[in-house]
Order: sequence, then structure tokens, then C-alpha cells
Amino acid sequence: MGTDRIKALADFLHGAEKKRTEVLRPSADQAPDLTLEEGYLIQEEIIRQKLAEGHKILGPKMGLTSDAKMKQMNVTDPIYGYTFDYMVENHGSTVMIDRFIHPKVEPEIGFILKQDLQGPGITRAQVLANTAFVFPAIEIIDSRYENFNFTLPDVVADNTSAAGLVMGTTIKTPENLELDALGAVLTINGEVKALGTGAAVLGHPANAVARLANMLALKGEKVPAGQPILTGGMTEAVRIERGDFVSVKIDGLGEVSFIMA
Ligand code: OOG
Ligand code: MG
Repeated sequence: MGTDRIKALADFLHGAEKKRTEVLRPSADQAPDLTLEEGYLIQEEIIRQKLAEGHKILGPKMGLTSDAKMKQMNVTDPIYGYTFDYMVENHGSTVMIDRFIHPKVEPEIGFILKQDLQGPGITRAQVLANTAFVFPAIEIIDSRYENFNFTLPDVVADNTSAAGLVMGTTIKTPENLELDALGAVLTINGEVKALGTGAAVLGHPANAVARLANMLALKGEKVPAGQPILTGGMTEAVRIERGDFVSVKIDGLGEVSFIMA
């Protein structure tokens, strides 16, 4: 696929995000043979376009790192994308649903690194030794595809459905936390919708950061210090509607919540 086609598909998907309209995934329509590599090239072009529009990268995110997510979306491998400054919503705030097409929420553990992390060969222990803080988060995902229906190359091209992010205000150093053993509860309007554990994320959420470093190393890039990194949903993602009160509680990391209006 030439650069013109990559750019055309990036325009198409970025346009769908801006217009808040769902579209047919490329692999079912415009690009039946779309490869994972091409998916990342389209994602990179969308990121260049966002930067050119004045948006700033907040940090990298890993996706499809738990069995719950992989089974729900019918895919088999972790992927990465990027969150941006305009996606951030405050803990306790009211979020306007008009920003989204068909939003879903998922509980995540976030990391902030002390120093840049350069793969390959990064291990969980190296990640933990280099972790400044961990924090609880709700990711609001909003696939631009009809019914969240996609293949791995499609979802990579769509910047891994990135759309919103609510970060908790509790930040902790990782030393006294057993990040794999902790539990997470997602409630909507007080009703429990999903339960997960840290171990659901590739055995330990720090493994997701290691995986990210090792994937980025293939492109000669590193995981930057100081940026919030999302490690991927610990449970399946849950659809939300206007008027919902969404809360995630994670053992040792407190609560993060918002209202969808
Ligand atoms: C893709 C986004 C994946 C996660 O945490 O697994 C993701 C999707 O499910 O639409 O952010
Ligand atoms: Mg996620």
C-alpha cells in the first residue's frame, strides 16, 4: 500500500472521529488485505495530523492486553496507540456524551516512568524499578467502526479506539502494591458491571509496559518518562449511556469516577 492510500485511509478515519460518525472498517471494504504494519502506518499518519492541528500527545496506551478484552473483541494480540491532551476528563467531572459515537468504559492501571525506557529485552522488574507512580484510570474507548467490529489492523489504524481518559487522583509508588493481586470493580449507577484483577493484564500490568517498550524498540522508539501510560482494560469494556454514573475502584489505588451527560 502506497503512502497516498495510507494518507487517504488516515483522512477517512480521522474524519470519522472528528465528525463522530461510525464507518465501515477498512478490512471489510476499502482495504481487504490491510496488514498490521499498514495499520500502524495509518495510525502514525493520524497522529501526525493531530499534532499538526495543535494537539499534544499525552502518552502511549496498550490495548487488548487481557483475555477478557481479547475474547470480547475476538483478537489475539496486544496493540498500542496514543492518548491526547484533548481526551482528558477530570475525576468527578461531567463528561459530555456528544463527544463520542458509542462510548464504552474500561478499568485500567496507569504508569508514569522515572526515565525513558528503551527496549528490546525489557522485563517486568526493569519496568517496576523505573516506575515513579501508578494510578487508577477509566479509559473511554469509542471505536470509529460500526458495532466495535474490527480486525487487529483495523483497530490499530483507528488509534486503538482512543477517545477519552479519566485519571484518578491517587498516585502511589509501586513498591508496596501487589499490582497483580489487586482487584478492580467497575460499577455503573451503583450496579457492578465487571470485575478484574491486575494479573488479568498479561499476568501483571508492568508486563504491558515492558511489552510496549519492546514493541516500540522495533521502530527505534522508547517509552518516554513522565507520560501517563495505560496498560489496557482489566475487564471487558462496558457500553455507557447519557446519565450514567461510572465508577472504578481498584484495591490500594482508590476510586475514579465521572458522570456521562
Ligand atoms: C480497542 C481498544 C483496546 C484496551 O484497553 O484493551 C483497549 C477496543 O476494544 O475498541 O484500549
Ligand atoms: Mg484501554
